[in-house]
This record gives sequence, C-alpha cells and structure tokens, in this order.
Amino acid sequence: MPEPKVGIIMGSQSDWPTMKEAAAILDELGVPYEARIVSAHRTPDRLWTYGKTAAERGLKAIVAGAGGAAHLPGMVASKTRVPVIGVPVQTRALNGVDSLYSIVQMPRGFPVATMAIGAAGAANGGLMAAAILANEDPALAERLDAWRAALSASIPEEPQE
Ligand code: RP5
Repeated sequence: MPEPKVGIIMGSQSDWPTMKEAAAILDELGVPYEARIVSAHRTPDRLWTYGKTAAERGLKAIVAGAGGAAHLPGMVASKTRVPVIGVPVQTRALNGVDSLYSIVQMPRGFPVATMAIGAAGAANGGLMAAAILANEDPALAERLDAWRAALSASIPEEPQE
C-alpha cells in the first residue's frame, strides 16, 4: 500500500457519509489517503498527535470535516503547516450554518480553506487536495485535467425533459 498523501479526518463516525465523498474523489484520481476519526472535543490528544505528526508522515493536504461546534479543522490547522481544507458538515439543528461559521472565521495566521456545506463541499475538498498534489505530480495533473474535462463534457447544452 502506498503511503497516504492526504488525510481525511472527521469529528465523528456520523460525518463519514459526508466525508466519504472526498474519499471517492481521491479513489477516482488514484491519490493515496487515510481516513480517521479525530474529534477536537472527544479525542483532543488524538487531534494533537495527528496535527503534530502530519508533515513528518508525508501528508500534503488534510481534508477535515466536522459539524456543529466544528473546531477540528481550525485546531488541526493550528498544529500543522500542512494545508487544511475544511468541510462544514450539514447539521439538523442549524443546517450546517453553525459548522460553516465555526470553520470559516479563522484568525489571521492560521488559515483553513473552507468548502461548501455538506456533500458537495466534501467532494470539492477531495478535488482541492488533489489539485494541491497535482502541482508536483504531472501524472496526477493529467488525471485531474481529464476528470474536469469529462465533467464539462457531461453537461448538456440544452435542458432535457
Ligand atoms: C461534531 O459533532 C462531529 O463532527 C459531528 O458532525 C457532530 C455530531 O457528532 P455525533 O454526536 O453524531 O457523534 O463533533
């Protein structure tokens, strides 16, 4: 098994149906990744270690999803210089606006690249991670270009009945 280049992390098992959209994209593009449950509140020591070791383990991007008081992406960004892509998971109480606001309003100095709420955001998180890696990987760049071209080609010019 190749070493993972992307870490997909999430605050809870309940986030996986959303976050597996990121995994599916990375599978399609042939990017090795790992998926882990790392909760800012329930497993803070795991979060600390994950952030502290991410760069030395060779991770080039982290896609971090959480819902509600979604502190995971920001906290992991505070522990690593590896680019963190935040995915606000849709919540029942506040529809994910709580997650979005928790992730997007980072203080100057510790950025999180914040995606849209929910499944589209998770898929885009996978694509963003792949784009970061593609800067240094011409074969992946070609696969990503082909993926994008196929999506464009699948859009009909006229609406169908
Ligand atoms: C957050 O709380 C998780 O990221 C999840 O989106 C939310 C609810 O978690 P569960 O109560 O379903 O485990 O930490």
